[in-house]
Amino acid sequence: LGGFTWDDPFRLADQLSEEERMLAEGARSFAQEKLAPRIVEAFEEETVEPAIFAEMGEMGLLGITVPEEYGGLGSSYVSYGLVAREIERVDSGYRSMMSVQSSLVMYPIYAYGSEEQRKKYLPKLASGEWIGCFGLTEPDAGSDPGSMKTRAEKIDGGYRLTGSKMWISNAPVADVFVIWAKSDAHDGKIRGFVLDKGTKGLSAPKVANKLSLRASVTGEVVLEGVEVGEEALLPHVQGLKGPFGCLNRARYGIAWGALGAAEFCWHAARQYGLDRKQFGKPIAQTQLFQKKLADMQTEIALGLQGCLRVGRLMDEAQGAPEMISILKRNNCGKALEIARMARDMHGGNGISAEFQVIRHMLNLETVNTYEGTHDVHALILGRAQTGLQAFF
Ligand code: TGC
Ligand code: FAD
Repeated sequence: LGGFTWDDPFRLADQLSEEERMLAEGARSFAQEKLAPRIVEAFEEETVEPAIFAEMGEMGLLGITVPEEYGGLGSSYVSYGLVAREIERVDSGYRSMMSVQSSLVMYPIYAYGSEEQRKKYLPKLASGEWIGCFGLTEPDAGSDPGSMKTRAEKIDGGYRLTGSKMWISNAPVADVFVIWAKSDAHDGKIRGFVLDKGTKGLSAPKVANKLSLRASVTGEVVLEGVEVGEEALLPHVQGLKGPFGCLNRARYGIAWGALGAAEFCWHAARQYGLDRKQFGKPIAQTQLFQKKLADMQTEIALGLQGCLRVGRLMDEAQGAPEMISILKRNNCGKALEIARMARDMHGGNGISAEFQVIRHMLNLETVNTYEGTHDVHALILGRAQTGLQAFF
């Protein structure tokens, strides 16, 4: 039998290629050296630093799976997941900024866009010079995006967009808006449009008073008769499978990322238990404390193996949306439980910003909700195994 490393029980590191390991190490150094020192204050003050996009771009962390000719890294989905894990080990908000830019803005422009759109947008999004956002959710259409009200009306030479989007990550600082709307010129089917900041009628007010994901800015997107040319339409996709094609990739990254946040909480709880003495001994020397650590270790180790397996399948073009639903649902739910447990294991200190576990806990409430809630993924999986849809 071989050896056992408490913080990498199934030797995930041994299952990675040299390139993947190097990318993960680079992302970890970047996250720990550049992001970790800022996060406590950024969360407290609700400060969003657009400069972080350029810093991530410089490190090659934006559009990891997008081919190099468009400014991406041309790397694998496993690499993308490993990076998400390292960034979210610091904060889910920073991972959100990265994954929206990569999976929800660069991916659709690459996969569904014209060559002109690819050339115009992708290099600047990859470098972080431009910031992107993805508008699918509306005030009255969250879990059910098919009921969206935003409309694209055909006009001479283009389209006029009217409607509003809600809860849109990055929107108040965005230069590029990927907006999904029902198009009357395409039998009312959902189509994607790429809009530039400053277009008349387009605005993105900030959603104030968030108590979760405070280092990532969220906005509304208001479309008051925004007129765009034909070149704004993403030509190569129509229907809900357009936005869902992007969501598959983002949800997969979130499944890795949530476990990064969970690992932070687990390691912090273990260290706290070793340092903190009550009743004359370290609290880590109690059975209940050790059971909690064992539960954390088990869920994280199993979750990471699942991520790696699905990542490898995605790299072979064999991944399925339902596999991603299993991971997104399980890992976000488990990460949230782990963060809550770590908060409890820190006692009173657990509610202090300084110990950081409550920030992860608050963030993971959002992560468990966006990109398909925990229960919506259960319904996707229920449908896949019974053939019966229970959404309505
Ligand atoms: P349904 O009948 O299931 O499907 C309609 C069409 O879409 C296709 N489709 C998919 N295609 C690719 N991948 C998937 N995962 C797909 N899921 C569905 C499907 O094949 C069909 O195509 P076609 O050609 O036959 O028309 O649609 P439904 O209306 O019954 O959907 C139900 C449900 C619940 C599955 C779906 O609407 C859902 O997943 N809701 C959750 C909404 C959601 O995830 N929103 C995310 C918003 S973006 C966000 O949160 C970003 S936060 C990012 C951050 O800050 O990090
Ligand atoms: P609802 O759909 O109203 O759900 C409320 C509750 O009802 C949930 O518990 C849900 O599970 C449950 N429920 C709903 N339908 C059913 C059903 N059929 N059966 C059983 N239970 C059901 N969206 C974007 O488009 N782009 C973004 O960049 C983006 N970023 C976000 C950032 C943040 C900080 C947040 C909070 C959200 C973001 N979202 C974004 C929106 C997010 O995807 C939605 O909040 C999410 O899809 C849930 O929709 P909802 O909030 O309308 O909740």
